[in-house]
Amino acid sequence: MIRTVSTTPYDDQKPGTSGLRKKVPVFQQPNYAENFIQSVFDSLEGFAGKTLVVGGDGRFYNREVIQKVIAMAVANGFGRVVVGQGGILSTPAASNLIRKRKAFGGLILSASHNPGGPHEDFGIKYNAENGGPAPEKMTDAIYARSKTISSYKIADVGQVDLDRTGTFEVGGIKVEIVDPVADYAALMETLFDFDALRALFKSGFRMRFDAMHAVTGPYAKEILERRLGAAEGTARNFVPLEDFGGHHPDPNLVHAKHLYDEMMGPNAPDFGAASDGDGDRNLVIGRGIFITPSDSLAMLAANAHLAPGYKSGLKGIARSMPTSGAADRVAEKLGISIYETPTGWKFFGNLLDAGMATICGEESAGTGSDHVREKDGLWAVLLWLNILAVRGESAKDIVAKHWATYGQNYYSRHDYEEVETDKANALVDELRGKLASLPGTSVQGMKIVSADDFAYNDPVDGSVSKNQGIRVLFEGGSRVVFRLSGTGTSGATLRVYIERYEPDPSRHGQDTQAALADLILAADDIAGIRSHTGRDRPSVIT
Ligand code: VG1
Ligand code: CO
Repeated sequence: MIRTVSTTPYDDQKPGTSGLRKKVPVFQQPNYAENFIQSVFDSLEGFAGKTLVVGGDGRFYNREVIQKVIAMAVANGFGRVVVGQGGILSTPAASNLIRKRKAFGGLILSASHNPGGPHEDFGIKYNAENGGPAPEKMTDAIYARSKTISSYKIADVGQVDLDRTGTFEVGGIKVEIVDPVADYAALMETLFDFDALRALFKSGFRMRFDAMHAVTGPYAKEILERRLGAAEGTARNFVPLEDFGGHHPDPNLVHAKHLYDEMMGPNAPDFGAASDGDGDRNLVIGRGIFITPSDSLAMLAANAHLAPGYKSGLKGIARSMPTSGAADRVAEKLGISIYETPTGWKFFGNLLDAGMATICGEESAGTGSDHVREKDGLWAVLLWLNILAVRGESAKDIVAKHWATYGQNYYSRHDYEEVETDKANALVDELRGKLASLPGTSVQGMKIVSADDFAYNDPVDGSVSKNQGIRVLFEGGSRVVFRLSGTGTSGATLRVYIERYEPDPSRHGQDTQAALADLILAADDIAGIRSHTGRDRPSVIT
């Protein structure tokens, strides 16, 4: 039986950088999830009889919301719902399933790198038929709808067994429970030289992959250990837990410090990696060398042709604006275009669909390619492994040679988390107000050549996205960028991105914070971070 339930709008259902993210108790308010799901459906047209993909990163409340999605998909007229077994689908695997099944779209339930549990974070995001995150005009429409919604439709279908694979009749439509790993692993086999990777592991190459008790555990076990023959124990923390074992499933130098320590230690494996809650991020660390995500993007792009899936070269590279310019130098050398987009994977979709870019990346540990329409943690790890196998060199040597060829972009991000929202807004407002007067002035002995608020003109559909981050550029190419996070769930997070380009090989490989010290001081001089926030140091440095 299909019921139409009356409801009243919530005023806070505006999707951020990557979908709607809130604390679990917010999602547990009466009709909260239902309102948002119905607002998504109401913003779409023509899905009657079509397929919807749904899955999540396994965090607390995942299963409950999947049941709601199935019941509402039945009531709203979808013809089929494809669900990852146990409610599990990594973000890139969901993107792949949407594409492979020619689905109308999908709902991905995740708050990514944010912690999980009854009092932590949950999230819902809609991905369109290209497998990519809904573009801004769609998320704007969803938000607008959420403010006027007065009812939603739901079918009484009882609890669907999410753990048994197969196709079942539910409320007159088909619900298909699929192995979350199979199609994804098959896709990886088409892109990378699995024989070469098997030979690499057979030769004694040792690796550590930390799934951080999040969604990539089953993927890493299957691909690295079972298919590629990496030693058992290569994947660590591989059982997805509803609360990620109480940790932040955020693969950075703070939350994956144990991995960093191991990779810098005396008995370090050859290669270390970690992924986040929903499997779209990657952290890569060679023995004795941390590779910044911005550098990793550049190095993957420079070497991608060594993997079968990219042997004919790249069409272009795209990076988010705050990501370092390391990839730009690779694009220049390859004679291909580089695109600079706002933060968030949704801005890469058009470039990938139009065949203008093959590889994309963000400084926040996100890299991916046109194989799906999301960033993809394990993909990046496998591409690194393929490059290591073909070049037969250590990651450390590859990094040193890359810097010697292209120069080094020293890069760091300083996050000030849970700042009071009005204080963070005051900082940004003041900064915006003085942008025009900055060029020509000097801070910490460095001359500012330009300062602006980044706006993006999408070259494919002509849409314009304004206020995407404040950037201050110094003579010589150094820069600092300021923006507020769009994924947090309490207060505001100020992100400060700091970058210096160093062409001279004799000055490569220094301590990053030391190499950026004057720019870090300059950032505070320019934005008054301490005075506005009352903080004397960042909460997280990556
Ligand atoms: C952050 C990152 C951004 C990334 C986004 C989603 O956004 O900076 O690069 O695309 O998270 O990643 P923000 O607005 O907080 O800076 V994930 O792994 O949460 O899907
Ligand atoms: Co993520």
